[in-house]
Amino acid sequence: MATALHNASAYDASTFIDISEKRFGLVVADWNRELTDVLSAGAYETLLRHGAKDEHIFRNTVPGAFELSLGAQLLAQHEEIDAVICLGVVIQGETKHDDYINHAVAQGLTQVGLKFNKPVIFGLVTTNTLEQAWDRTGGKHGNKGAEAAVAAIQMLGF
Ligand code: RBF
Repeated sequence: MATALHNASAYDASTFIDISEKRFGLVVADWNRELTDVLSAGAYETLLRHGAKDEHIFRNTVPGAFELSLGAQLLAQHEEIDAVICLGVVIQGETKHDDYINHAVAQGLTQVGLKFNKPVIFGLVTTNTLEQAWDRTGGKHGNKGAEAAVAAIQMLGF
């Protein structure tokens, strides 16, 4: 669904479970760091606002989006981690690198979630332009990092 048609702020936080004892892994790609820092801050702030404890959020960086899958796995394998939120920005260039990276990450994160039976959230912003990326990292289409954190909380209540 297009971001423009999705009202991400429409979630009902009253349905959220108590996450004060839940432990979250955050995996953040260093590539496009100015943007991924904003995604990370959005996710962090959302988790705290809904009751997570600062000391229960484990943030790790990986070089680029392609490494999100392994980063997720290294965190998800720990029994005490309840959910992993993966954040990155891939912007289309002149070649098809974005296609390869995006598909690899989608498949990789799916596999990790199914293997460890816990939420592994796809917070990868994939856009055609830098402007579209900013629109989704605190701009007119919200902050996809914050939305990824909401998805993690929702899945923990599943
Ligand atoms: N990583 C990102 O997170 N976002 C990008 O937009 C991105 N573009 C890349 C473009 C090219 C041509 C290459 C070779 C890598 C790119 N990467 C990007 C890095 C990639 O995710 C990974 O870190 C490296 O390929 C090392 O495995």
